Amino acid sequence: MTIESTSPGDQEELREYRPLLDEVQALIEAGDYEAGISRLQKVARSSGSEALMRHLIELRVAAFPKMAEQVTPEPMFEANSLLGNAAAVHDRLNEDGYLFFRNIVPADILTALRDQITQILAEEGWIEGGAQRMLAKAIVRPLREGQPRFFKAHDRIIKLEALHSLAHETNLMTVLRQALGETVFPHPLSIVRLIFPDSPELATPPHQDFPNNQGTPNLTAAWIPLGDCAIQDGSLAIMEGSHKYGVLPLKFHLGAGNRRAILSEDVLACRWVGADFKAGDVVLFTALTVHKAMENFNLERMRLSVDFRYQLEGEALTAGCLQPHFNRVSWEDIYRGWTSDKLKYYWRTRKFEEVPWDSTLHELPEGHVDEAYEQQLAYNIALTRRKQGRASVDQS
Ligand SMILES: O=C(O)CCC(=O)C(=O)O
Ligand SMILES: [Fe+2]
Repeated sequence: MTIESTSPGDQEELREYRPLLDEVQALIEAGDYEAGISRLQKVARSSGSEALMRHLIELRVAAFPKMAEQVTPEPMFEANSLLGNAAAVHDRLNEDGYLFFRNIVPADILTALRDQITQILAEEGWIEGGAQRMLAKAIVRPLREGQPRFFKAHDRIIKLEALHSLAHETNLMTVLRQALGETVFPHPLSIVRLIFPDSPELATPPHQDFPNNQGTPNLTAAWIPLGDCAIQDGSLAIMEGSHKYGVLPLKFHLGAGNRRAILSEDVLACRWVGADFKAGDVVLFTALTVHKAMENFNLERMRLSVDFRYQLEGEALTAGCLQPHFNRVSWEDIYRGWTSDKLKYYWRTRKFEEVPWDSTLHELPEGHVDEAYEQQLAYNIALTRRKQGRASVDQS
């Protein structure tokens, strides 16, 4: 992004900001896009200059793919050989902050859940129906958590018995007992991720789960894709050992949860690890472990996955972890169509300490509304250009 590449009117207006723009350009050329954006943003927001604001948005559009390329995960350690030795499993989780296992959940269970979810998504007009339905090929512009059309499908999916019962699957529970201990149980807050293709800007950013869930810092998540999910399809990546550096501050991001962690020098020194997941593979990680979704560069298929959180009896949790995700549908409504009573309100027989939610851990810094507005604008421009670019290639 140079001044010369902008319109003649903007060039005139930008001339007085030349020293600033040169400084920003130098940061970008050194690979520090975040610093460049943050330097330009301070002046753009306070100056009231339209040309400077347009320049900032263009910089964000250009910087995003460059920033995304910066994470190339190294292979996750496959911990299957440790199974059967609970101390070794537990120690490895404590050491690395994650555990990756191949082939834990039976494929037919995942296929059955994927079948039910894609049925709903096809009925709601999100994906192609018919013979290709299980591929989850998106046919609408990406929908995001919070939008009415998103909730229309999600409110149906959250009722699925197969979604909630997957958290209790026998093989998965065997692994979790070894990783955490005999009294381990899942929170009923079962989460399904409906991630659109062609929107790397919306990929879940680096974050820790602790500010969302709170309660015990030993809380451990299981992330499970509903089918094969290669790194290119937006699988989960982990910063190995990043759980050792405490709770990190937050800033706004467009991806799931709308928050990303600001990574300290210690955390930045950790390696990103990832894997091409096969159906049945599971990754566990602690509430302080920094993790992110890789960008879904697949141009057609949605990435469908679930994540559940587990803790030992006697440890602390917050009330939100006992509610359905987004808390829009009551347990009573969720349970209405279920075939079995066994898992209904199962946590009521478990022992735990309920502790208050600390909203300060979840707050966004000042300026987050501007940040949200700018990211949204840049994302819409980037997506529209990608689509137009492909449409003109298709026509030529
Ligand atoms: O699947 C995603 O995009 C996010 C997953 C995540 O952050 C989690 O499981 O805690
Ligand atoms: Fe997370």
